[in-house]
Amino acid sequence: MTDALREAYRVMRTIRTFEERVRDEVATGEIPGFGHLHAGEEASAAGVCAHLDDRDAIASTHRGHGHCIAKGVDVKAMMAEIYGRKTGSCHGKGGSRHIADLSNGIVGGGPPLVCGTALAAKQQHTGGVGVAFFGDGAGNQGTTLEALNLASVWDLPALFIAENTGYAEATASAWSVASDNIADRAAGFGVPGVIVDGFDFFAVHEAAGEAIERARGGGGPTLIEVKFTRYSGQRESLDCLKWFRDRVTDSGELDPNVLDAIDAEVAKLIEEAVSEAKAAPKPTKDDLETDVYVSY
Ligand SMILES: Cc1ncc(C[n+]2csc(CCOP(=O)(O)OP(=O)(O)O)c2C)c(N)n1
Repeated sequence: MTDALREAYRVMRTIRTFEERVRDEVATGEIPGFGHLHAGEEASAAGVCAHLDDRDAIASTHRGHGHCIAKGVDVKAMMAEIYGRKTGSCHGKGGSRHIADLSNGIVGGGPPLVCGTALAAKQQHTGGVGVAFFGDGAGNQGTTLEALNLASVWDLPALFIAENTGYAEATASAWSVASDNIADRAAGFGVPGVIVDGFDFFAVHEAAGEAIERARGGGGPTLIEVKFTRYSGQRESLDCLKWFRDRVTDSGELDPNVLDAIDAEVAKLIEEAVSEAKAAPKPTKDDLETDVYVSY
C-alpha cells in the first residue's frame, strides 16, 4: 500500500512539475504551438490510470500531458515531442496536442476511439478496458453521446471520464451545459453515472476501481464525472497534491521526507528532459513523408 501511495504521489508530482515547466518554456517562445495544461487535474489522471495496465488503452484530449504521464508514456520523449524533436514520442510531428498514439486534439474525438479499443478487447477476450478522458465542453459533442450509446448497446468494457472544470476553456458550463451534472446524462443511456471530487485522489481511485472491475468482468461501461476547478496560484487550498500530502502524512502512512525526496527526483528528471530535448535534432525535410501512413 505504501508503494502504491508513493507511486500515486510521484505520478501527480511529475505531471505538475512537467506542466509548470512546459508553461515556462512556452513563454520563452522556444516551443512551437500550444501547450494546454492539465495541472490541477492530476488526481483524475493518476486515480484512474493507477488501475490500468498494458491491456488497456486511453484516449486523451488536447490537454493530454497528464493522462499520458499517468499511463506511463516516457517523460523525456514527451518533452522532446513538445519541442518538436526527432527523439519525441511522435518523432516531433505531433507536438503537445498529439503527444501519444491515441491522444487527439479534436474535442469529443476520444470517446468513439475508445469504443473501438474496447470492442477489440471484448472480441479478443484480453480483459482490457478503454478509457476516454474528456472535458465538460466535449460532453456536449454528438460524438461523446453517440459513443456512450454505442458502448451501452454493445456492453463494452469502457470508461468515460468527464473532467468537469466548470469551463470549456473560457466558456462557463453554467452557460453552455444543459444539465447540472454530466453524470446525470448516463441514465439516458442505461449506464451508471458517478460523481467524484476531483481534488481527492482517493475518491477518484475508488470510483475508477469499481468501474474498471465491472468493465473487466463484462459489466459494461460507466460514466464518471470528476468535478474540480483547474489549479492556479490563487486556489492552492484546492490543490490535489497538497490534499494528498496532508492526508498521507497526517495519517502516518508516508513520511514527509519520502515525499520531499520524490519532489527532488522529479525536479531532476524534468530538468534533464528539457536539456535533452533542447539538444536533440529536429526532423528534417527527409522526414516529411514518413509516418504519414501506418504499415500493417
Ligand atoms: C471538434 C472541435 N471543436 C472545437 C475545437 C476548439 N476547442 C479547443 S479546446 C475547446 C474547449 C473544450 O472544452 P472542454 O472539453 O471542457 O475541455 P477544456 O479545454 O476545458 O479542458 C474547443 C471548443 C476543437 N479542438 N475541436
